[in-house]
Amino acid sequence: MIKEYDYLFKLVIIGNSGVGKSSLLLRFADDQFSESYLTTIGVDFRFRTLPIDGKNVKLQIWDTAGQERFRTITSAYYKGADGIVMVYDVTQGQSFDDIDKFWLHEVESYGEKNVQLLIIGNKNDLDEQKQVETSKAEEYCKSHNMLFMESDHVNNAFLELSRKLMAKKDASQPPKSTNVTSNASQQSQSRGVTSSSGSQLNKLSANTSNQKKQKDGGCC
Ligand SMILES: Nc1nc2c(ncn2[C@@H]2O[C@H](COP(=O)(O)OP(=O)(O)O)[C@@H](O)[C@H]2O)c(=O)[nH]1
Ligand SMILES: [Mg+2]
Repeated sequence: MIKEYDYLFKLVIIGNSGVGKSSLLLRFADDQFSESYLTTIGVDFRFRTLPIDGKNVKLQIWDTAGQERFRTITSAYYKGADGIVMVYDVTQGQSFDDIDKFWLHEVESYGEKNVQLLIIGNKNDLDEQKQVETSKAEEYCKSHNMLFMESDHVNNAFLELSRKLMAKKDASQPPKSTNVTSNASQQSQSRGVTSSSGSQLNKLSANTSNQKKQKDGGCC
């Protein structure tokens, strides 16, 4: 059997409209998505496989089709996510403030227990217009047990996040040496992660229960 990946993680990207979430994903991901399917349910997802410590880590990264503009992202979007990437624009202080005022509450309401959080400060190339100081964001993330990176280190950000998720996965369920691919796909299905055909997306989008869940804050 061809060993495609050792770990599969679902990540979702959230943050204010216009902060550059879709651009960031486009820059980072490996491949194209199936347009017709995704526009139907309002989710774009892309993949990136990273070799980490001799293992292949496949990231399935979900992006909205603009629902954040109206703050109408459903709980189904967050379901089964191993990690949540919150993006702000370093030139828009409001987009950083809204992480605390709005997005974190969304995560607390809909995110899985134990979900790992990463904050990315995007548009870091616009140095002269910078409104959110790196040290301020760093301090905030540290006090909330979140990973933090600015967008000029986006690969590192996803690498760090992946390492955290690998460690959590190993701690909860040590990987077996045989039949790794089917193992990973079974695990992903039990968490509600889609296969590349997206066969579970409809199930997820149908699930809009707003059950409050207690998040334990992830870890840093
Ligand atoms: N200067 C700069 N502009 C960016 C960057 N990322 C995105 N943008 C611009 O920001 C705007 C919004 O980007 P988009 O990806 O649609 O944001 P979204 O609404 O969060 O998905 C677009 O005009 C992008 O070209 C970046 O890293 N630097
Ligand atoms: Mg977008």
